[in-house]
Amino acid sequence: ARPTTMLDAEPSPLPIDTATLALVVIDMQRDFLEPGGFGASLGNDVSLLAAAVPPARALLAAARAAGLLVIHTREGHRADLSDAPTAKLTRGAPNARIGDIGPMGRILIRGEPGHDIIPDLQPRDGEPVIDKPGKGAFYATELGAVLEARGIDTLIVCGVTTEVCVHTTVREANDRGYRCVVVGDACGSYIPAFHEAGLAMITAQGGIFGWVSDSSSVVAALG
Ligand code: C5J
Repeated sequence: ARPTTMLDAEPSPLPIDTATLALVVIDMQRDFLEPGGFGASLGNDVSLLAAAVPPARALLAAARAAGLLVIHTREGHRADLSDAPTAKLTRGAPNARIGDIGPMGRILIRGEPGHDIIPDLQPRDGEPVIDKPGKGAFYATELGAVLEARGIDTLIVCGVTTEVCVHTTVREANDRGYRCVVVGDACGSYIPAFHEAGLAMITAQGGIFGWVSDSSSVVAALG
């Protein structure tokens, strides 16, 4: 048997093995965290996401030091919008739509400055970056193949937003058989009540689709 460490989590501690563990950092992009991007175009106060950055940085450092597979995701679309469903493009009444030009380039378009990951959490060479057109990181991406090739069975998940892309990804992963640990303080939402509810939904009913932990516990377990 390989050595395992116990990770403090809710609703119960769980054994982890760094060889089969990956850190997945969801959508920590300028378009969500900085003014003038997609999040702001929907009327959100993007400063609410800033608190998640230092814990996510700590997680990244610990995961890299422990030799974990580190995966980054980015939500966004092809320049011609051919991978963006009309239902997504026309939804709501934003002050700027996906593909419109904003202060960080075209909103939510791959290759534009706003689509990039924030400077504090930039991927390192060799870390897979998964570009996803949807909210979940498995839909229409190579994430499943990347995890399978490395024999990963457990995901440590952080990023934004808790109740949208983090949740959708965790639900997708859970149905594919992965154990998911959401790191609460390294996630964020424009709607704090949804952040709290999003975490509570995961641990309810004995952990119906995952576990919730915090960055200090993960760093301690990886140390
Ligand atoms: C949203 C995301 N909230 N990354 N995307 O539209 O959570």
